[in-house]
This record gives sequence, structure tokens and C-alpha cells, in this order.
Amino acid sequence: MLSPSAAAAARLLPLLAGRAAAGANHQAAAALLHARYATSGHSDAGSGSGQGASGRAVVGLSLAAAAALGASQLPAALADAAPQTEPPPNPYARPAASGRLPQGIVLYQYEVCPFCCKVKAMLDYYKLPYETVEVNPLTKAELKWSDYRKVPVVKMDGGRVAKDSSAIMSELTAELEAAGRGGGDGAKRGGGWRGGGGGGGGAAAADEERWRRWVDERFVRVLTANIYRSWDETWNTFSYIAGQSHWNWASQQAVRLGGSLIMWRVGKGMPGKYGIEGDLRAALYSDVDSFVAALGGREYLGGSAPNLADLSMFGVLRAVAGTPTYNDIVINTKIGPWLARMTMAVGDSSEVKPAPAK
Ligand SMILES: N[C@@H](CCC(=O)N[C@@H](CS)C(=O)NCC(=O)O)C(=O)O
Repeated sequence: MLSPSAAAAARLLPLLAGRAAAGANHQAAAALLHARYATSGHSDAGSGSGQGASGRAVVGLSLAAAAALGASQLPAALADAAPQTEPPPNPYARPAASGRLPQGIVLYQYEVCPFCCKVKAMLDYYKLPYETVEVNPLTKAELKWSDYRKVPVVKMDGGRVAKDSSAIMSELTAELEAAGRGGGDGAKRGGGWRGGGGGGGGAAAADEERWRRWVDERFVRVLTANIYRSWDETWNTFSYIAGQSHWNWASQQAVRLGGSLIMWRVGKGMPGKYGIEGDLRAALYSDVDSFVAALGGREYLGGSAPNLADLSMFGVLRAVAGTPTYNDIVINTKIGPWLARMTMAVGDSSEVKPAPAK
């Protein structure tokens, strides 16, 4: 079994190199996190396969990568995280609304974490302005104030906190609905909910919840296993990630090589651990097409406007945009038209960038 933080690390997708906002230290820290569980006997595959010399080599390499990147927080890297406070038991249920539309939203995130990208898709769609804070995955220094040690975490109204991507989305939706802006159809137009998959109860709500769970519990895993399916793809993924960054050349190469080595190895165990049978790409295409089939001719799962299942799926896919896996999905499945509609519907990011310090 993986420790909770190791298991979560396995779901980081290309976090290891963090696409944009993360500094070089963050990437090195993430590399070490992966190395820790990949070599601790907590095989991601749960196979208990010997880690031995190759494991030590991976650790060595990631340490080298970390050193190249100037990581300064190695001891903290190996300290176990503080006890986690669990999110609500059913993160898919809308909690009671406070009646106040949240202001001053701050999203604590890893740039390419699929769960964080779900929340961003929702914030962008509803045009709720937000700031992001990139969290160091090892020290979690930015989350010092919180007893919950994963991302995403959202702070609103100067103090109110929501944790877990699905719980955050449910809570924000409850507030939007209370303000007459939530749900499926009419959401962006300020109209009421009119039969989308939102909070209206009944079959539509059950369907929305079922697909939200599916994205979290199945699709994220199949997608992750695909990104690290082969050496070539892992390399391409990290080349893309490094290419998106603003790091210097040496840092880019270190992350590219160290990240590829570690995640290629971890990725090999994912199908077994997650119970993904057969060819990984075939499983991915089949999953994507089952989502498209669920549309049943509608524009979105939510009807004529996206619901939370649409936004979750879109956010997770957007987390890997630019990777070979993403391109293959677009080419080999029927998701294209829905993706195009979602891109239009979600529109520009509503992230507010703080003014650069003078
Ligand atoms: N169920 C959670 C999962 C969040 C999660 O696993 N986040 C990962 C990043 S992708 C994380 O914070 N891992 C770091 C750690 O556990 O130390 C959600 O939907 O928000």
C-alpha cells in the first residue's frame, strides 16, 4: 500500500515539472517526492517488485536534478506531512449556501494538477475572478495555515476555506445557484437552472454525480497511466512541460531527464494498481468515447450548457493539453466537437494576476 501522500503524489500527472508558475525548487521537490514512493517499497503497482539498484539510480538522478535546480529544502522533503483533515464525506453534494457569492477567491494549486485544473475550468466558466498560489509540493509552505495538505484548496472571503476539487466545485455551485447563476442551462447568462445536470435533483443530478465520480475515480487514472505509458511518451511529456517553463536551459534539461526517468518507472506500475486492463491507449479511447456516448446527442452532459461533470472532464483534459496523449485523444476519439464547444463555453481565464512588485 502507498502512504496517503505517496498515493497522492502518484496522481500528480506532470506536476513534477510544473508547467508555468512553479519555481525550479518546486520541480526538484516534486521529483524527490516521486522518487520517495517509487523507491520505498511502496511500489505504485502494488507489486512489491524489488526497487534495488535501479531505484537507487532514480533517487540519485533526482537528487542530481534537484541539486541542479538548486533545491534547498531536502530535509523537509522526507518529513511526513501533518495529519490531513478530510474533505466532506460526499464532495459531490451541494452544501447549504451561505447566500453570499464568494469574493477574493485564492486557489492554492500545482499548475498542472488535474484536480486543480477542474476547479480552474469552473472558475473560468463562471467568470469568478481568482488568484492562484503555486504550492511547493514538499514543504507545502504556502499551506502552513491549513491542516489539509493536498491541493487544490480554496480560500474565499478572506478566511472561508474549501478543500478537495469536487467539494470546492459543489460549494461554489451552491452559492452560484443561490445567487441565480448556477447549474446547467443559462448559467452564464445569469438565468436560473433549467434542466441541466445541476442541482435540480432527479435523474439529471444523479447522472451529473455519476460522471463527476467517474472523472475522479477512473478517468484521471487512465489518463495518467497513458501519459507515462512508454519511455518516448514520458520523455515527450516532460519535454513539453519543460518547454512551457521559464527556467534556464540547464534546469529544463534536468527536469526533463530526471522527471522522465522517475515517472516512466512509476508509470509502469499504474495499470496494475488502478486495474486498467489491456492496451492503455485502447482503454483511454474507449473511456473518452463512453463520455461522448453519454452526451446522447446533447451539446453537453448538462444539456445546452455545461454542468459540473462537463467542467470536470474539460479541466482534467486541459491539464494535459499539449502532450502526445492529448493529441491522440483528439485524433482518435469523437471528443473533438464537445472539446471545441467547451473551449468556447469556458472562454478566457478569469485568473487575476497580481501586479508585479516594483
Ligand atoms: N480528491 C482530491 C485529490 C487531490 C490530490 O490528490 N492532489 C494531489 C495533487 S494532483 C496532491 O495534492 N498531492 C500532494 C500530496 O498529497 O502530498 C481532490 O479532488 O482535490
